Amino acid sequence: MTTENQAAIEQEKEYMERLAKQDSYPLWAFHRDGDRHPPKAAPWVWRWKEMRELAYEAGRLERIKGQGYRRALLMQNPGLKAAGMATPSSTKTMSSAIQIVWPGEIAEAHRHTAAAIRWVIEGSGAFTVQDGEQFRMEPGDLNLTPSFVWHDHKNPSDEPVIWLDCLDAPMVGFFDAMFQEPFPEDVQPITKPDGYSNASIGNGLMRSVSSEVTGRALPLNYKWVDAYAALQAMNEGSRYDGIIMEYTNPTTGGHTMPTLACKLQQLRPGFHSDAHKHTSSVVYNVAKGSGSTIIDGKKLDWGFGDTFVVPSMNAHEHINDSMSEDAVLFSMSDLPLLESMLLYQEHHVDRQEVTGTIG
Ligand code: GTQ
Ligand code: FE2
Repeated sequence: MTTENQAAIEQEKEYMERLAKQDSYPLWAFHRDGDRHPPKAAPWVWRWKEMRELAYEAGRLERIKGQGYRRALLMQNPGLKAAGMATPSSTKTMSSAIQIVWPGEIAEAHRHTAAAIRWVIEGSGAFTVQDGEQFRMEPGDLNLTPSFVWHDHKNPSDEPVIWLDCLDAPMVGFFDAMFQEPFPEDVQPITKPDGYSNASIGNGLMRSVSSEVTGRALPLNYKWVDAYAALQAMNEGSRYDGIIMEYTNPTTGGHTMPTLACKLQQLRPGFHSDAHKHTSSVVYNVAKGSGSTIIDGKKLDWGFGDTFVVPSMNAHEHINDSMSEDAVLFSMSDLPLLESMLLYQEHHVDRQEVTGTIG
């Protein structure tokens, strides 16, 4: 090494120290530092068998009673544990949890800026109350809790109810826009007749002439029987997803909510999709049947109630190898925000060779 080089290194080092004192860092050194490996969500699965058992145990835990909390088990992506995220998250953008509403119990009323969805897996005796309207929920039903809607849950039946919660909490947290407040009482009063929100938009077919169309997401309820019947009736599908439909916001015709897109897809018997990758991340829950998804070369077998994640830009293809039964996947993604930021990209890739398994 020449003295000239030595002098240059010394000069830069001294300069870097002065920069650091000004809480500053040179971009050229940042590029030169080489590969960084920030924590990334891993393709992952949480098995229904285990999560169901643990949810039942949570239902019997005495200590959490009466603290205003939910008996909800956050599904934390192992790839993100080191990421220091405010909420244990399933993807960088979404958190999801298995929530059990124990017989006779209420989950106290509150509201928050984060939006949520409930997707019922088991049990049909629970209600969620949203801005004064109660929704009875059955397996396969989807209920929306848009941003800042008051909500509490109750289960007056004698059977536990388990649903999947999915929230945009990590996205909201990224913007430091997370804000939550309790309702002054444990439960909110019911001020609207059953079916009010869905009826206010003619079940998606009409609009009120007197009230303004605000585009605001309503706490809508989408029934399994209707959603599944729609898939059954469809004939054209996607080469990547089979028969797939989104739960729309009927007041805008657009995505389910401003931050989240919920979809239901049917893989008919023997269907093997083509592979693609996209910048959106997806959380799936298996509604019906069994099959597998190959994610970046690793095969993930799934069955009823399993929750799994396909992270951003991971190549994936879905397979239903049953020759008699269809498979149905519910999913939630961050697609709406990516689209609005013009960051959504989707690329076709070759079908993958399987080199390992997940879960
Ligand atoms: O049911 O209100 O899984 O506020 C996380 C945060 C559920 C809920 C979660 C919540 C809820
Ligand atoms: Fe909540």
